Amino acid sequence: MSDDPHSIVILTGAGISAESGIDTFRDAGGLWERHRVEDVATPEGFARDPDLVLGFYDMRRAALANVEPNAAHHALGRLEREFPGELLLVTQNVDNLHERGGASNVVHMHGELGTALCASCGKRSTIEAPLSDRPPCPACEARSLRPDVVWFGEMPYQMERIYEALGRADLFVSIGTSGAVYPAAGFVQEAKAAGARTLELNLEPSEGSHWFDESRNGPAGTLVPGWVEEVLAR
Ligand code: BJW
Repeated sequence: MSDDPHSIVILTGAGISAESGIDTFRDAGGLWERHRVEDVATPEGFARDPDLVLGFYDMRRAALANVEPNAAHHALGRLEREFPGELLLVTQNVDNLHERGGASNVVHMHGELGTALCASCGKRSTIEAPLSDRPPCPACEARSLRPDVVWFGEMPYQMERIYEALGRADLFVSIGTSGAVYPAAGFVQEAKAAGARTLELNLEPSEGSHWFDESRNGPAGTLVPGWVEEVLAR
């Protein structure tokens, strides 16, 4: 691995939260086996059947109350506190387990379960009641709140900041993601082109495994604390 990284970008996906009991999307038994992606994760699906989509996200938000961050989230929280260089933690996850595991500076490129986006005024707000109950927007009072998540065909958040960090990184680490969804799946190539070493920590080789300089396979709850120890011991 990179001898002495100064600037690290970490990308996480659903696999990092799997050991906390949150379903992934594409694994056997994952969310996309039980819900049609076109129905619940596209703007067109939301326009067709808003109740179905609001209910899907209300259910996932409620489930967050019953799970805890695992050893991988805690290890990344520790890395953020103790790594002396530059670190950007980017997650595709809409859960809040990185923050609950001690990380305070997390880019949620696919949004967050805990916030709503008002389709009328564009303001974001903390969700206080199930969105299926159609609560009013705290800013404009319109009953047009939608989940603040990025669906297929929509632009992920903070892309400029992410690409800038990838361009400066000397180490890129991808954790628990299938590499099936762009633009996140292309970050490894972006980082490589900028000269970074690339490491994958995933249960099994992902779709983009061949892009990585090194791939370690196993559960994130074991692999991530081990890797963080290595980085902090340098
Ligand atoms: C473990 C583990 C353990 C399990 N330990 N590991 C054709 C070609 C290229 C691109 C496109 C194309 N056609 C359309 C596109 C674009 C499209 C896209 O990528 N489609 C693909 C299907 C091909 N992308 C978009 O539309 C995006 N927007 C966009 O591109 O805008 C234009 C743009 C242009 C230029 C620059 C920038 C932008 C938007 C994508 C939005 C994705 N939204 C979702 C839903 C969000 C809200 C929600 O959570 O409901 O995001 S879909 C879903 O997939 C969710 C996830 O964040 C995302 C990625 O999933 P993830 O995290 O990788 O989970 P899994 O389940 O796939 O994988 C889990 C992995 O963990 C597995 O590998 C397991 O092995 C592993 N694992 N247990 C370690 N214990």
